Amino acid sequence: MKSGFVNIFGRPNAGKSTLLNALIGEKMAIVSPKVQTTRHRIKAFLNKPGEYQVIFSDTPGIIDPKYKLHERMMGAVKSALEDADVALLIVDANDQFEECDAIFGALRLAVPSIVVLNKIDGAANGKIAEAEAFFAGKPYCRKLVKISALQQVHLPKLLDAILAFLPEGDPFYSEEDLSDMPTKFFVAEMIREKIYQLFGDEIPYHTAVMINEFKEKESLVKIQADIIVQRETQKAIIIGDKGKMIKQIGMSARADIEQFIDRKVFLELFVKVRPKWRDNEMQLKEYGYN
Ligand SMILES: Nc1nc2c(ncn2[C@@H]2O[C@H](COP(=O)(O)OP(=O)(O)OP(=O)(O)O)[C@@H](O)[C@H]2O)c(=O)[nH]1
Ligand SMILES: [Mg+2]
Repeated sequence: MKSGFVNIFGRPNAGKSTLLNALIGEKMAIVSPKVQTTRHRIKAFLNKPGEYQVIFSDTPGIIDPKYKLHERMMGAVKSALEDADVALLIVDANDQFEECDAIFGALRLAVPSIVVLNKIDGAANGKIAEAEAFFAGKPYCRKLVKISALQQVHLPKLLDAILAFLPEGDPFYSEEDLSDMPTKFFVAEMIREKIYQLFGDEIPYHTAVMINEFKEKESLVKIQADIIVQRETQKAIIIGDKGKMIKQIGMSARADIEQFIDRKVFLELFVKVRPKWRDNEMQLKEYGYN
């Protein structure tokens, strides 16, 4: 059977996480219209017993690091570069192709790479043909596949292209599992996603989420999480007038978490101020950015 690591790279907002979710058919990675949504390498497995196990990894969008948090994010990209059997290089059809090319070239990939032209549903006139001509001659481009991750167009074609490059081997992970990440990780991510969806500007970039308690009781699961921000003013915004905003975060996160773990959830959220946590080694570690 075919088995191996297929790692997803690209600029922020290219649709990497949307693609991972569409390929797996489950919401594994959080998604938002804002850049730098993903901060970890997120592994998810696609199993067809006896035929293949594809271990996909979503990674943070590639950027120049400004904080230690960004360095950790780019560390996640580097780890995914090291064990890839196949690389998917995601390009937003409306992005600047030169900038994508500069990044893909700098990755110095030694494994077969598929350029995945995403968001073809919203591509400006001529952009698709332009992308095909532009990437065709690039040394890293073994194949170009055009898709819409959002509308799930041409995904079987992409999977066929991936399988053609994937080595033969035994599965690395149990065929029952979807991921090697703990439930607590996904829970923290679902809370973080609501912050990306509810708040404009800079707030999401100053925020981390930490799960302090995850207790399975008879009738429900009790979860207590801290939302970490850098300043008191941000704490006030997250809480909102009479607690309106934090209530909204809690309600929509709880609905997602209940669906994910298939249990009733009691979710308690606190907001804590930790100045400059994004540059603090100990705090980064505490919040799961190793
Ligand atoms: N129109 C359209 N939008 C898409 C498509 N795929 C993703 N998007 C949108 O693009 C935005 C970014 O998607 P993400 O999946 O979070 O992008 P990402 O590459 O993981 O971004 P980072 O984690 O920030 O690097 C979201 O608003 C998605 O809904 C697509 O095929 N078509
Ligand atoms: Mg992402």
